[in-house]
Amino acid sequence: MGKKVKPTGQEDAEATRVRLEHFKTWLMQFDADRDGRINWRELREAIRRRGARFASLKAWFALHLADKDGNGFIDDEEVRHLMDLAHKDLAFNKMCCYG
Ligand SMILES: [Ca+2]
Repeated sequence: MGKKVKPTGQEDAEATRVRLEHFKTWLMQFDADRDGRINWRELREAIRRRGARFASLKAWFALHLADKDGNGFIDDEEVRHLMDLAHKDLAFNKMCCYG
């Protein structure tokens, strides 16, 4: 049928890296205690700010999935997991900062 407009596969890694940097920058606005990690409260605030419903529940869910070492925080390494989740489940797909 119609033509497919597809970006070249090459830019994927770079695009992902840039997206991650933007996501981190945005997320760290909510790092209220400035410890460089995102806890549940901070994540809930971030989700609320996106206008998502059930922010408390989503924050809990996302934290448990993204927090790979189980310390209760999203640290620098784990932000990428959170970003993946955010796109899928947390109504972050209309992120202001990606535009
Ligand atoms: Ca924090």
